[in-house]
Amino acid sequence: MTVWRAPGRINLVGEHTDYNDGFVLPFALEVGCTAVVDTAPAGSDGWTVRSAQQPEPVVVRRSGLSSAPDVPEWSRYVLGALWLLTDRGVDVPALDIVVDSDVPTGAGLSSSAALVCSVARALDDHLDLGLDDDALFALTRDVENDAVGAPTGGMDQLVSLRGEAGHALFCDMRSHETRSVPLDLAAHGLTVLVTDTRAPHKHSDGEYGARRRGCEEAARLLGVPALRDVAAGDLDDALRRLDDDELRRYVRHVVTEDERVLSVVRLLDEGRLPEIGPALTASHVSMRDDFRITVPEVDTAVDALHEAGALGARMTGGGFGGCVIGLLPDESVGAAGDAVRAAFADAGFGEPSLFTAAPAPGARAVSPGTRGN
Ligand code: GAF
Repeated sequence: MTVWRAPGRINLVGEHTDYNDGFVLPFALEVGCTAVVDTAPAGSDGWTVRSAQQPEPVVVRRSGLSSAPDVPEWSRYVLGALWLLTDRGVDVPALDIVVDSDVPTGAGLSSSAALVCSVARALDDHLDLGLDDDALFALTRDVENDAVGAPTGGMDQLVSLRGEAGHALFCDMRSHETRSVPLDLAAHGLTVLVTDTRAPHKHSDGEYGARRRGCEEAARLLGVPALRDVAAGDLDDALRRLDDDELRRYVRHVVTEDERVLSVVRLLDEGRLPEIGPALTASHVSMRDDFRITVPEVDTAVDALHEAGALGARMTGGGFGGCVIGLLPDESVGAAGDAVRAAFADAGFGEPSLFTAAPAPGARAVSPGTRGN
């Protein structure tokens, strides 16, 4: 019986560009989820899902998505793959599935992608489905979009499946072609310090969907398939053609964010990692002022990191809370952490959680008992 493990992620740069067919540059984390799929004991005819983080198992009859029962949301990320495979004509037998995750939930580190991707890899292996990279990605994205109903853009699943240690993953979210780009922090004496602000994710689901609908509406008004198709050189013209100030701000964020991803990829390809800081910071300013998805806690962390010597800092993930990353010289990490904690205390925010992160491998088979690397 094989244990499969898939990681959470941090997005280095490229936020809310994935569902605009644009570019993203995430990396996989060491924290992740393990999944084991086994044939159910003789006599049981359903699907049983157990999570080490949940008090009760979920047991359902075998069925397709059209008759998906009312089950706890966490289990939809697991059962969703079974429902979709059944809808696609796979005769999925009775199974026992066990998952165990060490990705913090609600922190914007893609605990859901880690769960979906570990289960999909384990199912592919156990049922001998022979899914290739593209089919695995499509299945995991469809679970989140169709079985869970979250209108997300696919970046999280792509990097959880394909991430590589020591590298960020440059993803073209139109073609879903990916390329590993070196992100050797240690060689440059740099650290990515992560602040989990623990800010409550108020309205994040509704606001995410509203941003996505706004971007799609702007693309329709501009007569392009997606905002990816607005060239940076045509941005001013595109902005002049839109009456709605909110849509103009969305377009400016997405078009400039795609450019920032491309500029960071160029610098990393040339071995100029210490120079990416300004693009990270510009990304944060764009999310704060144009896309308007930051909250006071993340802005406070970003400001404190800069004052403590960060080369660049930004919120990472979907927004409205979650985590902030700071790119710091190794020797500034301790003081930067103290600065963030002090700024939170001064502002009356709850205590943040701080940890460092480096690029780890994507989904893979691991030895039984593995948690972390
Ligand atoms: C969330 C979504 F799941 C991703 O698809 C992406 O849109 C991200 O927010 C914002 O860049 O993580």
